[in-house]
Amino acid sequence: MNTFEQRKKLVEERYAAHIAAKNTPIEGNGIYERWANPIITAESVPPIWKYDYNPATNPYFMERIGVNATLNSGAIKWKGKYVLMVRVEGMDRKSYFALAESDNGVDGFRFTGRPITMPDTDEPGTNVYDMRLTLHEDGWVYGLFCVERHDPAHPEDLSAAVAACGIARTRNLRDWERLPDLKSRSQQRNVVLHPEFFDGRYALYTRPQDGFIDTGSGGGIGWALVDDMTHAEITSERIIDARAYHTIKEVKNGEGPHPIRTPRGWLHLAHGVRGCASGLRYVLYMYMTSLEEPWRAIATPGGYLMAPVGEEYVGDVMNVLFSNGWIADDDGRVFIYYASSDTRMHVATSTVDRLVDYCLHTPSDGLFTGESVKAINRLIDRNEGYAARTEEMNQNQS
Ligand code: BGC
Ligand code: BMA
Repeated sequence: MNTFEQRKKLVEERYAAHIAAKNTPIEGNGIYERWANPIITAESVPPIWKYDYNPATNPYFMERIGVNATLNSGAIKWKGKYVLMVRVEGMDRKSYFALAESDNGVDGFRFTGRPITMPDTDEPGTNVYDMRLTLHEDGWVYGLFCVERHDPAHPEDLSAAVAACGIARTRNLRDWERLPDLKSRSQQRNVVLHPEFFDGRYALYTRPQDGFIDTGSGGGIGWALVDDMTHAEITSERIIDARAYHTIKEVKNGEGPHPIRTPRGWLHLAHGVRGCASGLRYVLYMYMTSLEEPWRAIATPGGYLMAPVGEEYVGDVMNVLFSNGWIADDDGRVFIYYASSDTRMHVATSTVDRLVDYCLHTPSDGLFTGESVKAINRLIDRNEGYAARTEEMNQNQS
């Protein structure tokens, strides 16, 4: 066999083995189970997207268009499949969207078709990323994502950028109608469309920020109503989940995927960021809002739900967990899709009941170390009281 044939065989076998690998859950803290293997990596991208298959033009069967990472994916259950809108990042640092699907949500994820051709607005985006998918009650599937462009106000600074919210909609996940970018006074990243109308209007979770990186005076996750998604404009925004000093979301936070409706309230997944000597640390956390007044928080479990462990720490942007996709199945199971260190995709599973229990019964962050100790003492008091009562009962019975 010549080099071309040998290498092609090797590459295809490696790809097939990667896709066929089975995943297994790892028992954890009772709140969720992480699954052992990443579900999508750069290795999951089909060789036909990377290699020139013509021996005349590629005698060494070398990679022509490499993939750097597969990360921050939107998620939706679609025609019985678990579908992710993956942010695929090439070696040229550009990201684009591509669909990957699995029958069971935990392994066997395969990219389908080709990368998504996302129509541009009049002003092309230099980069697009982090799509949130929402099947809205108006019947469309919306994709809201970040569009990044160089900041025209600072031609001398090659890192000066502007982040805006791009909006597109589809009926089939593959063909997208691009709508005008969200109009907003501030820069916006992490904008998410709520799945239901509120007072006959569309509702957005927003994340106002002063600059491209700095949220500055942007106080946290906002709630804004807009009349028309084909000309979406934020006229007023109220902060529903604020940042605070010495918490996991001191520097910034942002809504993850759209919240899940439960009988007890809307269940939210978000990311929180703090600064430390090694840079920014991104963790995932949860909160709940009222069904009647979705801007009112009714549960704010303190601290993080998930932070990087093991290999999750390592990657392009270290110490980052980020999620913009989850799927709540009809049977109550929840698949949390998250990326680690801007490099690969993982899944953790739980149920709506367990996540609601977690939100309603985890003490809030008391904002002072003394409050943290009090919360532990209250727990021990209850446990000791329970132990004493059980012992008394046992004695009375014997
Ligand atoms: C990157 C994003 C990142 C953002 C802010 C962008 O250029 O592509 O992944 O979130 O900068 O750091
Ligand atoms: C950004 C996010 C993500 C990314 C994270 C860490 O602000 O929007 O795209 O995962 O930073 O780099």
